[in-house]
Amino acid sequence: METTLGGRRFDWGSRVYLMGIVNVTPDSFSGDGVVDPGKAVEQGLRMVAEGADILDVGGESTRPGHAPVPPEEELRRVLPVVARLARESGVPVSIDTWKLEVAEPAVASGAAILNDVWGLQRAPRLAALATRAGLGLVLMHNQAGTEYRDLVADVVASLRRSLAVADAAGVPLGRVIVDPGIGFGKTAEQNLVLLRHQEQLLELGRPLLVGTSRKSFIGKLLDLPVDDRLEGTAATVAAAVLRGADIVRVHDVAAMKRVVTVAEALR
Ligand code: HH2
Repeated sequence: METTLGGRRFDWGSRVYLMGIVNVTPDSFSGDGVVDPGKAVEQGLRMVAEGADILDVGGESTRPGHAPVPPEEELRRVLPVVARLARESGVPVSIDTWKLEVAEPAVASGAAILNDVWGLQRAPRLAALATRAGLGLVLMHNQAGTEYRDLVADVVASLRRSLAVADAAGVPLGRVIVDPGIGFGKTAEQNLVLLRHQEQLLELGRPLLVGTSRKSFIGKLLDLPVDDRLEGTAATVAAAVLRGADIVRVHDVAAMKRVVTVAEALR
């Protein structure tokens, strides 16, 4: 199974790819957000030098209780960063937004992948944009609240609905990536259960992205703040790789590239 995204070939199954997180926000939970576009670009370019295969640019923190950002402000933050990284980084840039009014200009500025943390369930029209512009599309599971009948089955079913929306809008499924949405509409324990049963998501037949980097379930296990979760993140990344992840979304690219390389050799 292979896909070309933003001019780069991804040969799924041949190796695990790293998505580097570039937050252009003052309030990202991970504490690494920057508002200066020059600094954000620098951070992205460094991540590519360290082994990132995709750069994920976001202008709105999605952490619980975050301050909502109007689309104009989100655009003001992300557009210059997307434009420069698309030109200079040599890897595809993804735009982390679920808003069409942010995604459209970001794509015009060079983003090649839409990373939708609502899996087309808030803004289904993102699918038409993906079709029209020949984009990659990340469909993440998300929901309000943490009620499930059967956690893993419900997440798989919801992702199936997201895939159906993409398919109906003409997005070639070869360009679609699925993601369980670790930390979104899930308790700490639910995140762990989902990661333990990650293989069940492979049933969807799509490449799998897993984003655990520095998240609060790790902090809870270790009783450590967000800037002290490197080893905890490494454990989750190794487990995700061994259980079949195709892409890991991380802040600490240099360290996680090493973790991925060793974990890959073990699978
Ligand atoms: N997690 C966050 C944001 N976007 N996208 C995908 N596809 N998967 C994820 O797990 C995911 C995501 C986390 O939230 P945020 O508050 O933006 O923090 P950060 O970007 O520092 O991870």
